[in-house]
Amino acid sequence: MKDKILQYLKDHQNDYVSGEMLSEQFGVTRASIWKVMKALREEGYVIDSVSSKGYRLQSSVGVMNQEELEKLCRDNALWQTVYYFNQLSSTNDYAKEISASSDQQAALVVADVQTKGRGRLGREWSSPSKTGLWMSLLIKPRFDPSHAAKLTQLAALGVSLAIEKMTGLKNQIKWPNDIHINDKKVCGILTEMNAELGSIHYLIIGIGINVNTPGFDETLSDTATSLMLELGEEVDRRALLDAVIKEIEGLYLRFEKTLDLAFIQEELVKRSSIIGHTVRIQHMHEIVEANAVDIDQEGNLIVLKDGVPIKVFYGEVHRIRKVN
Ligand code: BTX
Repeated sequence: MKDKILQYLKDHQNDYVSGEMLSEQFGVTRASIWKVMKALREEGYVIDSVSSKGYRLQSSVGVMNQEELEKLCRDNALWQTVYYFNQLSSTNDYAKEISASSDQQAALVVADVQTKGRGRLGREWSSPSKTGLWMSLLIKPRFDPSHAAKLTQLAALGVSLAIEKMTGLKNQIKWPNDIHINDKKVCGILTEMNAELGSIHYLIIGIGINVNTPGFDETLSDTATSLMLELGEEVDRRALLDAVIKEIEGLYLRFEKTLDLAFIQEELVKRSSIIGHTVRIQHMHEIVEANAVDIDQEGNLIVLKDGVPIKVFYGEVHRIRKVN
């Protein structure tokens, strides 16, 4: 019934509709109508009520629920199917379940809160309720698994562009999977894949963005930030979600044609927080200090160690100082 009443309000967005009329129309008591309005307001709908006139839907801006997200994704080129949840253990885990149980080629999973949000190597990803974007993009590409790591770079650039376009906030990509603002982490990306030689069963790009997080506990406050903390005002999570997907989709469709990152290489270097810095990095089984000089067409980090270039495919990078 809630959905039907909401639709009715949307269809009559310019008018007030009285509680009495709604209760007749839907065959329920006035008290039930009042409860529905309360529930809708809790979801974020702004509903004006005037005693002599009734209810009027003023705004649905920022509301995240199945219906609103479906509407948002309807015209997407790839990620049209949406699974929205108030709560999940991890959107990446749910995306894995879908990929096993359906032949869906692409899907978006979003949760308002994650109880077991994950970072790389099983690290915890703090995903508090309704303040962030916790989302996974599931895709079943036909290309070779060796190209998969490039998608983390692609997604990082998509998020970076979306944040900048929506908020004006300058941000940097910390290779390989974070977005930083003023040297603090605002977004992390976890790309996971199930593949065999020559074929990918599924690939999941998990993206966590701290959007309206008002603050962080002492374990994260020195290293983490949110868009709201940097901007000084709230950011519409739904509009950001839309912008992120559209950016990544656009990049992905171009990437599919060549399977290399030449078309974004310059942008990745320009936005990198580590190029031009001496970094500490785990290479093979040793910790190496070297100068980060480039990102190649494959999305690998190129560092110079004693003048010798080393290609780094993946790893933990710590920035030490700017190279003079
Ligand atoms: P990472 O391993 O690079 O970063 C994890 C580290 O980041 C943690 O050990 C902690 O120090 C710090 N951290 C934890 N939570 C936050 C936070 N909210 N903001 C800033 N720093 C934090 C990064 O892994 C990849 C994270 C991907 C998260 C998405 S959310 C949707 C999807 N589902 C899921 O379970 N994971 C992904």
